[in-house]
Amino acid sequence: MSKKADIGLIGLAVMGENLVLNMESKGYTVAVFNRTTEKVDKFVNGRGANKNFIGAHSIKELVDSLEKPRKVMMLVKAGAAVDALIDQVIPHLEEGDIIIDGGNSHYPDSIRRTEYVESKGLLFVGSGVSGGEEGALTGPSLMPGGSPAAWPHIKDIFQNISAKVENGVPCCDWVGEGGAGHFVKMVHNGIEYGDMQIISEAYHIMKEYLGMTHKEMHDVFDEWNKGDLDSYLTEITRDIMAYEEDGEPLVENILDAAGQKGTGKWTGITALDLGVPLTLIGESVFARCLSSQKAERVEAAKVLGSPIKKFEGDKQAFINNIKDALFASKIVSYAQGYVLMNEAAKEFGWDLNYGGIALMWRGGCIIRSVFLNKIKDAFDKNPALPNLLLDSYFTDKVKDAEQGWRNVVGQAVIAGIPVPTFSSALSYYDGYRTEKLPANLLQAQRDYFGAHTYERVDKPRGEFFHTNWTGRGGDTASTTYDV
Ligand code: NBP
Repeated sequence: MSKKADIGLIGLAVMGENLVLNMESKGYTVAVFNRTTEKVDKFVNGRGANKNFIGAHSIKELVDSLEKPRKVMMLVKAGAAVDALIDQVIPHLEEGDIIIDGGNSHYPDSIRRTEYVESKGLLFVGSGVSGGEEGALTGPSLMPGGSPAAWPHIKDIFQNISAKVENGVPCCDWVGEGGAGHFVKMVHNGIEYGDMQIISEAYHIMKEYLGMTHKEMHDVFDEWNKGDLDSYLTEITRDIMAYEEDGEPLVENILDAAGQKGTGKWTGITALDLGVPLTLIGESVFARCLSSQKAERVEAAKVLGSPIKKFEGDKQAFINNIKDALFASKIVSYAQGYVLMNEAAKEFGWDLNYGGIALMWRGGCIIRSVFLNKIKDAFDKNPALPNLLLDSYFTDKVKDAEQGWRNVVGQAVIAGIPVPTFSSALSYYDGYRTEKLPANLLQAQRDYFGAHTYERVDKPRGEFFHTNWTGRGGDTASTTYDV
């Protein structure tokens, strides 16, 4: 009998094709299937020729070619296709077999699918896969969650094909139950939106306020990439600054209307649902929305526009301030993202390993950076850390950057340059470190117009009071609103 495959994959598009080549290169035999079966033959006779692939022309054929417990991974378009495929695969599987969804699924779908697949006596894994085409081929960041009993069976394959950081540590570990893997992938994407926006604000200030050339900006990003801001996104921004087409920087010929596929929006909506102030990622999503209103902005510029004031003073000192603003904003963004994961863990009963998550993002994915080591260190020191800003390393770094950060936000506001993430991050920082916020007035207003009650500073928490503010209302307090 010919050798059975270690794993089967459905979906030979860009991600699937590259991921199975990665698996095969690590010594695994992989069975492959695609809805349009010509792609199976094309792959097995093309990029997969003379390699350990088994081409299947039906789901039954794919399943029959697998070692038990069978592992069937799907890398197809997220959404209805995943549900349809799960229902097509299930009748061919036996108890203990594993279905893995490696697409960009929304975490509530993965929670539902885990329950559904487990109700059939099978195991389900919803795994975030990050790193795009190249990552899939050479080593992605993998964030698997779902049925914990599946992990021992897929651990070797997943960790072998994932990206590695120092000392060969894999950028893949078990994230948690149900939709935890896809939740963490969603937050990763939200953080990616934030990282891209803060870098874009730095570029905007350098170009429009300081009047820097692309060569100068290239050199600044190159310098920044050697220190605390060493990251994939800083590196590619440096290279983008140097990229020319017909002697002109290509970036200036690209329309300033940003696209988005929805994962940043999901992150923002989830934060609103869970009551987490995820302001930086939220502003990043809104900044993309505003950018996409290009035609309207062109008209508005004619009515409302006025020239951006130019910088006067010590340029190099201000560039250092921009670096401070970028670094401090980045710390705030990750702090907020981790608070979101913490709240979700409480809400959904997940036991998330926060340091492990930082390590999973350390290589292979778009937000990979040296900075993530410090996050891992912070959670290794205190796994129950409520906010990264309270870890001594980050506390010190933000305090060091604070003056420069304030300077950049202040000057950008005066000059008329939008800095939605730099400024919202600073407002969050100021709010978080403020013992007494003006929410006492909010509570008074709520009680005034809606009898929503308030707690008092001179009474224990949990005791609620209502005042008849005008003398015309009654003493009845509203019970239908939460504080
Ligand atoms: P696509 O998202 O473009 O999906 C194409 C694949 O889905 C093809 O194999 C197609 O089969 C299959 N498919 C569709 Br569409 N509907 C199907 C159905 N009802 N039943 C069975 N198969 C169906 O592929 P991709 O860009 O490789 O991405 C795969 C997943 O990975 C997605 O969830 C994506 O969001 C995620 N992801 C992508 C990237 C990236 O950089 N592209 C990065 C990270 C994650 P066909 O050939 O018969 O049409």
